[in-house]
Amino acid sequence: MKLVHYLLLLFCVGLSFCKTLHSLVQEDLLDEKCLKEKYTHQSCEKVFCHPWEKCIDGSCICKLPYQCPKAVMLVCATTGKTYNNYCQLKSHECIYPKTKFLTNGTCHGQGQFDLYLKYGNTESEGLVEVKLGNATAFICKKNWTITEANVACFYRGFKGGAVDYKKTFNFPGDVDVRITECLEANCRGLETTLAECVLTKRKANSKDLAGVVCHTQEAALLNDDSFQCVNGKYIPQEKTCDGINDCGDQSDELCCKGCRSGFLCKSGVCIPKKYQCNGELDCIGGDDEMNCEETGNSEHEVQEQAERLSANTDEDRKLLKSLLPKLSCGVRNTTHTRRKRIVGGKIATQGQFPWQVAIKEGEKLHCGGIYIGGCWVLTAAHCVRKNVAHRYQIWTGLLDWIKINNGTGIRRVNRVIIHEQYSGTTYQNDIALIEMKKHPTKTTCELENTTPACVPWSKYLFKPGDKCFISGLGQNEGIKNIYKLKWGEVKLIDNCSQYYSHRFFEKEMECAGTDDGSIDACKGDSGGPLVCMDSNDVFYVWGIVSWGENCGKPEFPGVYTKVSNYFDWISHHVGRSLIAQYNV
Ligand code: 4AZ
Repeated sequence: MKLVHYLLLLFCVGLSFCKTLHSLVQEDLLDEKCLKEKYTHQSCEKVFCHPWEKCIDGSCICKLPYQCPKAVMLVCATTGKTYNNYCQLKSHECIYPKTKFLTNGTCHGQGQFDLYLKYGNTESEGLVEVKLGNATAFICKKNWTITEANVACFYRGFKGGAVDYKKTFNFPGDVDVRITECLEANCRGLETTLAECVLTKRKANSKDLAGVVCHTQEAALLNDDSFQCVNGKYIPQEKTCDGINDCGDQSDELCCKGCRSGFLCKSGVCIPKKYQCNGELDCIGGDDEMNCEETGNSEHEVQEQAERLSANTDEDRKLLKSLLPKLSCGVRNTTHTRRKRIVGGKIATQGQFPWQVAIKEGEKLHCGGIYIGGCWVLTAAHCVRKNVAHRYQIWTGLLDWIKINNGTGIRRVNRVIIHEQYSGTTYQNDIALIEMKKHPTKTTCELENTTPACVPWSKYLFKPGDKCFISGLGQNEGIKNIYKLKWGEVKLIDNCSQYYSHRFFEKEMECAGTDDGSIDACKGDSGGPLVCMDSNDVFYVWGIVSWGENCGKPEFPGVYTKVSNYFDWISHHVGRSLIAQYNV
């Protein structure tokens, strides 16, 4: 919060005329444009899917059990069926919601899990009692937060989760109960049963028990200051962007410009502070696991004194996540140090931009391209024509096209796929795929000295101001006889319509450059890469050199095809498994 706002707020305490100001400052944290997209915990442009889900067209959907890792870490479901691991059980639940986690290990007639709300005035509230095996116990108030309360309400079928977790409920006078113990619950928040949370037995009396009010249409508390969750629930404005999933569908944490508490992912998501440096990626850009000090897991060493009754499914989930197949892309292995400065960029060394390819048509070096894996090269639609595929050659590992270097590979072209909505007049959808021919003696297209760049699945991976790189064999303005692969650092530019009014299409295009315009793509660089590096030093092809007014003029930055907008189009043609990084 800006200091001036803070001071005004101090003045404002108790004064109603300041209420508007108060809510203005509050709203400042939310990104209105993003809220229109109605993102939830199922939106893989914002968050990772669970290991038992895959990301299709921006949504996490159920995987089939066989698509889970094969690891054997037996778990038992409420249906009495044993599964090889938690992922397989959860993917089953994802399709048949009646199948729920019961315990770790094989099933052997443990009895059931159930959850009741007791002594409330309605069905949707009360003390939380669970049945575990043959015993029943109440849940403790200690560490009972909205996170756990949401899980209890989901289980009872309230899709909006909980609205209150602090309300107290008393035993009716005619009920004679002596409470000596309760179960402390610790959840992550998106479990579907308290059996999936860590349950620990604690000493207690009847004042120590947790209560909950679940969300119903009638329970909806609405005032002008409320935030409407995607699931329809209303929560106080000040509970948005605090890292805590109050909505139950996470929609209060996914469109944030800052966080009241918790950690702000570059993608605009607030996550709990404790998820930072916990060894698991939570932010899609990996920024929550960056700059972490190497520490022993001191937290885990704190031995639980009390009796833990349930499995730690969160550990299982993390382990399974680490067992999912990973794509190899966007990683370069250079040891170079040479950085010769020349006008508008530096000369690249072998392996520095291993996804860069050159497209030759006849004898002419025609355009650049980006290798994305398999037999596939991404380029600009304006670079290629469909019916002359036989005339193109793809050159890989090329650093100098006058003095051809060692390690250069040449492939012929099988076919060219141009985006169906490409417009040669507006340069909208300036994107094309080139399928290379396989090496005559090989069954794959593997190319030496070539590594694919990763294809971004979300427009939130990078944002204006981020530093990225362009590379190409195109010509320098002025200096004509340079035919070497060059590169330069540029930053992503916001609000590019100010430079190209009516010609810039936000959804499909991206601008990048430097303040003085000194680094820019130019003639011959078209079709080549604009790559950005995430927190784990993985490179993504964020843009394809498309067009621009002149070269190297700060008032006219280079315009690039925004590749993240075409993830589905690309995966439709090349196959999802080639480019889908997570949860294939
Ligand atoms: C071109 O003619 C071209 N400065 C490519 C990029 C830019 C301008 C022209 C951007 O291929």
